[in-house]
Amino acid sequence: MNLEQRIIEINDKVVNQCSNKEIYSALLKIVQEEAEKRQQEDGKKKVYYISAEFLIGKLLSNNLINLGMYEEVRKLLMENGKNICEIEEMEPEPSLGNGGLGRLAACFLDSMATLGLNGDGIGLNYHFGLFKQSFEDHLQMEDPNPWIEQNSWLTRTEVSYPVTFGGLTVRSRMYHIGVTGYQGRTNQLHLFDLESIDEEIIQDGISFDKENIKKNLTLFLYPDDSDEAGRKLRIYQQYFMVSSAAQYILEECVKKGCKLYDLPDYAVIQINDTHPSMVIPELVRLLTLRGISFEEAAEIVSKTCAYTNHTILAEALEKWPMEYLEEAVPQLVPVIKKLDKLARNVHQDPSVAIIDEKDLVHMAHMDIHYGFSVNGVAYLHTEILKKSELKKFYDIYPEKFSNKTNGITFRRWLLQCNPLLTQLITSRIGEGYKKDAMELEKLAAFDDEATLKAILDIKRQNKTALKEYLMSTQGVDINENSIYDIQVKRLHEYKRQQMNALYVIHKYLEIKKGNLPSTPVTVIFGAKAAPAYVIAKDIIHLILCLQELVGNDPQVSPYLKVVMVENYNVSKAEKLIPACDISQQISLASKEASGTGNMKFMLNGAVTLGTMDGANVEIAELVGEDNIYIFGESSETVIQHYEKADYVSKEYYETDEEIREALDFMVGAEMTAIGHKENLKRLYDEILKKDWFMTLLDYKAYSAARERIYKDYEDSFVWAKKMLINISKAGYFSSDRTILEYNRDIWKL
Ligand code: OAK
Repeated sequence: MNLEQRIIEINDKVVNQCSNKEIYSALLKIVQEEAEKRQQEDGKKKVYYISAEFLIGKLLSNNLINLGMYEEVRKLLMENGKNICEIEEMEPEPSLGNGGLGRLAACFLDSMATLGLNGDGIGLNYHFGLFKQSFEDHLQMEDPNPWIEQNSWLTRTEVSYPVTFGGLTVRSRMYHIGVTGYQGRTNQLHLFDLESIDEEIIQDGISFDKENIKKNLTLFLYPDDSDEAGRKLRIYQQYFMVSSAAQYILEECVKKGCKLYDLPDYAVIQINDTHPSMVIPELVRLLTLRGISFEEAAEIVSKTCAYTNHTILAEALEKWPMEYLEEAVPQLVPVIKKLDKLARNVHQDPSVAIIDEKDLVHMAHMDIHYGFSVNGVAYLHTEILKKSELKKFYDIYPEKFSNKTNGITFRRWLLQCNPLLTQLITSRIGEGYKKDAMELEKLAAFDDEATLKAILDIKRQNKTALKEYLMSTQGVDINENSIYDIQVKRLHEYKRQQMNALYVIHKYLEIKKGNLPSTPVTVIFGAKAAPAYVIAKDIIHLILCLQELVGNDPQVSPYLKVVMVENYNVSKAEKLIPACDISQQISLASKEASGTGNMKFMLNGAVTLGTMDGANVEIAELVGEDNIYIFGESSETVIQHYEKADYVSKEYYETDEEIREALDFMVGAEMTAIGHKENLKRLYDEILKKDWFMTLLDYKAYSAARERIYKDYEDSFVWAKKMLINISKAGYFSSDRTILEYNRDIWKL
């Protein structure tokens, strides 16, 4: 049966009579059937990538591309008067993650399947992903974000396990989502769910009874930990995930003939930051229940588990009060205490202990003592781990540490989101780069007029497409001939969206004075703030006020525009990134572990304006200083400021007029007429009196670099050359390369 006949059979009508939703559902079914044919149960050893987040995004187009069916489907739909883009709109986005860590996990699954590796993901089946964001009265509103429909990518399995909490036993149920690689095999993403979930307990917005574990456990992507109930729920979720995972892994390995002593020959468990760390004591517990001694169990687990660190931000390093663990997972407490004691017998220094003097359990410490590998996610990040954050551990276990610079899947972040650029690249260097991304380097030789013109033309078309998209979705009108200057990522003070906003104020004031930019600028933001993160929400408020101020000023709006994209998510990223001219990667040096948005922008021909932080360092090295705009203090200087506690933001305010003007404007009459004085003043005070992430330290260098990049944009051929070099050097950031390194050094499948 051909594709058309299959759609007709499923819907019992001809294609042009089907609704978009019916076509979507039929394609979903067909893709699942095709994907199943590529399942393989081979190889003794498997990697289990356990993560609390898998930010997979929509799956239809990605699957069609990887299965080699996209063109056939597109043509068939076109012949029937349908547009594949409209079919894509039918799919709800599974937002089962917050940001970088979750998206990375999704890119890794794609690469594992593409490279033919035996590797599955294990996580939780949240019924509601990260909240849906909207704006009201210049403030962020949060609503539930459902994604599971009658016809969804989830397949229910017969696999189910008991999970016991203090005084309560529940049952988990495993679901799968097939993950098919590009011309590759199909692996599985296993998502555990709780059958007794009750969506009725959601009150207004995204609040719910956090204590009703039996009804709420997998209802929402893990909640923020601003209150005790939220923190405890997080422990319940984490244990539910890892206990189910551990039972599944042991069962699967035993079925393959594994004697439990040989577990490391059958399984390697990659722990994605510390959310899944309780898998270590849980496995030890399960092994001892099966008759293995504690010491031997600890040894087996230590040879099976590997840990990835994704942040050095103090507040994100999980330390659970023993008291919470006693309440939620009492059976793990003696195990953790014994693991702590074993480690203390060897290493007397109390600062490397698992349980500290305040009875807090340091999850990362447990991972490092009882895992065989510890890795950071970019060169600089790993160096900081080794030299400062985890120095004591590095001194004990130097052989465990390695760097694995992050990557992105080119299938989604080039082939799928930028078909025009994909076509151009293929016309110049062939198809080889789709499997071996380093072949993109060949593109650098094409610095001829025709190619540069084509690159500029594609950017223009993508910019027009974004203009139309923003008009139809948010009713905002942007100038397609302006510079698209974009910062999209989670809202956090260390990422310094506030610094970008301060520059916007400065530019606004300059235009008011008659200093007009040669080319108009559109500054685009997209970001969700954690619901309990007050200052982050104030920064969103500031941006929304600026959007209105600038938009309503006839003197300024022809030259400057501010747009805050509503509900930034993976699908929106796929529209924004191909249209971007300038990629803002302006975190305070030492704070962004890697960043992966920076890689996606580069691959799509945007030029980076950034600090020497995370993977920006490696981007700078690859493209060379003419093709990136670097500014700001180094990570060494920043770390010294923290050590000496000698940074005083007010000094910058007092000595610099540009800073003073911009900051004062934030709380002046024009702004408070639009926004809320309370929010604006709180942010103003934060920057002036605290500024923990040193916005003002780098502001002047930032402003100067931004002027320089705008000026250089004026010469379009020189600019196009920078685009070309950025694209051609992006091959290194393919997640295929990252996964090959994980496999070579850690997994050894
Ligand atoms: C989230 C929660 C806890 C710990 C870390 C995170 C997280 O999202 N970290 C991010 O991971 C990305 C993937 O490695 C990095 O690119 C980001 O820099 C990092 O902030």
